[in-house]
Amino acid sequence: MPEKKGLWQTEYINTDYGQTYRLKRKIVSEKSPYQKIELVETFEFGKMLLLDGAVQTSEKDEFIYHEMLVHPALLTHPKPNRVLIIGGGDGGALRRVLEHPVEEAILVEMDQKVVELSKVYLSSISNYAFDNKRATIIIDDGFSFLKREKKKFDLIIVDSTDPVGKATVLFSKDFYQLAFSSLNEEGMIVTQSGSVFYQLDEVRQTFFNLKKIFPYAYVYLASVPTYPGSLWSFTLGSKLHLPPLIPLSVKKERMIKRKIKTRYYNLEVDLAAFALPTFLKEALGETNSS
Ligand code: AG3
Repeated sequence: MPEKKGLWQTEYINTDYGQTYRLKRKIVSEKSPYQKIELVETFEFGKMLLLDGAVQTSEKDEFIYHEMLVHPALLTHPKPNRVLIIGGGDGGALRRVLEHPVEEAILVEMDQKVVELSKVYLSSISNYAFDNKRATIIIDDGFSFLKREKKKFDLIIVDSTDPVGKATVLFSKDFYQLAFSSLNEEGMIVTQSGSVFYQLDEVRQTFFNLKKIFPYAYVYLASVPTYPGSLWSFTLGSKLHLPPLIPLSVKKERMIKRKIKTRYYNLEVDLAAFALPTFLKEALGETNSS
């Protein structure tokens, strides 16, 4: 066992478990009107953004989360033109959305400071997506924005903090109802929905809430090393299309046509992501596991 020395940063998911990183340096630590924002540089994961002590993204593994948040839904849609991202102030999801031939991507982030700091310190994650002509950045609360917005979307992506605390409204039935009426008839919503080990109740609640509003709802998974417990859930609601049932050849054709380059996502991963372990199927009330 190597000896523990130097400066460390720990995320505590509850009173009994944490994930810890040795730091090269602390870059920023400040309070915005909404939350504590920290930027650190770790030895293992490069630069990392934390909000209220929870790791949001890191240079080394951001591609896993962002590709899996964006591509399964966007490759399911035959012609996505207008996409809304709620949260995602680091720009990693925006960058992946803009790889598709969308006409407009609107990012609504509540905390201006997160966007400002990400532009300065995390440009390797956003890859300058904020400057793209097809991108619009709005500083607002996602719920109020959607209430006001009249024009419909093809996809709504919720790239929020955990489904606990101040973000819970974005996982509510009321929010999904509003999202449903803000989507075109082929529309979809996809949300990060937390850790299947440490937030299983929240994953279930998200899935059940979505299922009450959307005709089709799916949970799918990816392993994100910097998120507590690694195994991370995404929940997708759809009006018409069934993402895991779109033939891989169709998704492949779209990937080639749209020139989507990935490091984690591929068609086999897409297929496998919708296969759920038995404990999760049972928690979601789908007990037909073999
Ligand atoms: N959004 C999801 C982060 C959840 C991580 N949770 C945690 N560490 N407890 C991240 C925003 C990235 N664009």
